[in-house]
Amino acid sequence: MISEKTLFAQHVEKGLSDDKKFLSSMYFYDKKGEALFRQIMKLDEYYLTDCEMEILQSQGKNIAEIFDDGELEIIELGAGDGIKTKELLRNFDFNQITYRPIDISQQAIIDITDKMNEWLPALKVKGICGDYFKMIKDFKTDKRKLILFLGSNLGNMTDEQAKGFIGQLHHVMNSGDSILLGLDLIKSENIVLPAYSDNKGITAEFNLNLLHRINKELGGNFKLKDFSHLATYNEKEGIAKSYIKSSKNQSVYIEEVDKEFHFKKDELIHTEVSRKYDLDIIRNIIEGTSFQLKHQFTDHKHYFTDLILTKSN
Ligand code: AVJ
Repeated sequence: MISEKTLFAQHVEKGLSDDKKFLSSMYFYDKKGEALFRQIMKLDEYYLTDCEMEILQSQGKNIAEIFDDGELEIIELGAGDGIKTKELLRNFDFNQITYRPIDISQQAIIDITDKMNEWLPALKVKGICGDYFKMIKDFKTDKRKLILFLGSNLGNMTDEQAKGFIGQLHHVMNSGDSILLGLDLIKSENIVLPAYSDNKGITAEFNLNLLHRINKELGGNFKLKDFSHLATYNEKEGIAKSYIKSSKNQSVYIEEVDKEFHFKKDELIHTEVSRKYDLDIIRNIIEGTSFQLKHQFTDHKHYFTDLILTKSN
């Protein structure tokens, strides 16, 4: 087994050796990154969380009614802080459902279980620690499933990756099972861009935390003050991208990789895509599966959507 540290080092070496440097947003989420993301969700500029919260608060009852004919396993991919999920779950019949949050972080599972027990004492909660697909397979039962993938988390994937991911989900689901998929919708730059370049600089800190992690975990010597955060958004294609920009010509040595990397002034490291969606893009992603778009819920500003995709056969 290759250790997590080695995988991280290999990824960093590959990404920083490329002509067009890149690092994966997957590595944002250490303890500090998770705390920063929780702060991002509370920012005025970061409309995504509030919009999805509105949908689940105002239409959670309608969503629950769609599934009210018998037992249901509600599996959530990525446990999160549970606040939005609670708004949805409180509408279900607790005699019929089991809530199964899945997360790679053991602590995230413990936290969400404690919170749900406190908020909704009658709800059965069975958290699972580990990789999404392995876990779904492991409890592949005949029980009816609803898989929650909220917060536009799919948006960190390219459309190709999203197709692969949705295809894999399709593979471990039975006909009649559904996904509740939360997606950010394509809208104008003056709304999207501030969400990824907030005034307080929290998103900048979140992005630059990647360099901090490389320093801490791989023995790098990035000087964070010599790099800055850059967010872009192309309204036509509906993709926001985040970069780290080198403020000057400089070199950085990373012990664990035993290599020096050179950065030109204004050179970019691509760190994240945040895809925004419309129905054509979604249809393209589910093409080749038997998922059918059965229901669509949106907030009153039409910024965000929660879709129900149901597997037919
Ligand atoms: C958690 C992937 C939905 O892309 O909007 C927030 C992460 N990045 N600010 C997003 C994020 C910068 C977020 N997702």
